[in-house]
Amino acid sequence: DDPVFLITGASTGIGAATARHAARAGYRLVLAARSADKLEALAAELGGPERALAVVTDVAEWEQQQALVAAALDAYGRIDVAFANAGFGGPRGFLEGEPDQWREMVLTNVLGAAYTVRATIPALKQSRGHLLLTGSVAGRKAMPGSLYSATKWAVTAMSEAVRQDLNDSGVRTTLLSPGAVETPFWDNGAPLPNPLTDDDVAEAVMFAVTRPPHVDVNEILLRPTEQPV
Ligand code: NJP
Repeated sequence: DDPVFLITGASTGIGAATARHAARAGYRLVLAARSADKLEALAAELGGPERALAVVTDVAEWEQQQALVAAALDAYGRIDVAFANAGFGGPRGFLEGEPDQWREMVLTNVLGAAYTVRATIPALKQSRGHLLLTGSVAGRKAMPGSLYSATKWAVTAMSEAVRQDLNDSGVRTTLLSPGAVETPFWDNGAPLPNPLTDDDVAEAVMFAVTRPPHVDVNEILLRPTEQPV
């Protein structure tokens, strides 16, 4: 049985690019996001139900994350890699945007990632698998961006907390901390000149998951060369 790679935020950007790279590396895919049409198109592109399963999921809902993992195990019987990647940014100052959007951001970026961790850990322990979380350079340095930077600091802390929890279980943990990446994330703003591509980030993910079992790549921080902070 080929190994199984579960990705949240798989409908576009970093998640979709990682799905394509993982499929080429021989993984079966479990794709989660809210956009059914995009997920189903990607699942079909990656080989249909034998190779890729689309599971419409709002990561902010615990029951939906439990259902996602149940669907993955039902279809493929195992999870070898779980990538908690779903997230979004927002207006770039504390006096911009609406506090309601902050609520959605915390629910998605922080609680959504925590739910993915919690839901997938039992299966990852069984497979001695690999957990990855998408943080940000903004989760390493405080940056303008309303509450976004704070949500990513939370993901940074979560990844190390989980790493210590899983230390004796054989599960590896990687925090991916990208700088500016050209994806739909920037629909309401402009990335820097010469940003990273989603393929650049997907290649970093695949580097981490293809190390030998005794090598645990705990963090990858990658910026576009010209990113100042
Ligand atoms: O952006 P985008 P990225 N439940 O918008 C999904 C971080 N990051 O690939 O639900 C489930 O293409 C959404 O799907 P949908 C960033 O914070 C980025 O750049 O269908 N899924 C889509 O698949 C994020 O954590 C940059 O709308 C939900 C995906 O999330 C990660 O990279 C820099 C959801 C977002 O894909 C991927 O973002 C950086 C929900 N409630 C960190 N809400 C950058 N691009 O520059 C959203 O440091 N999604």
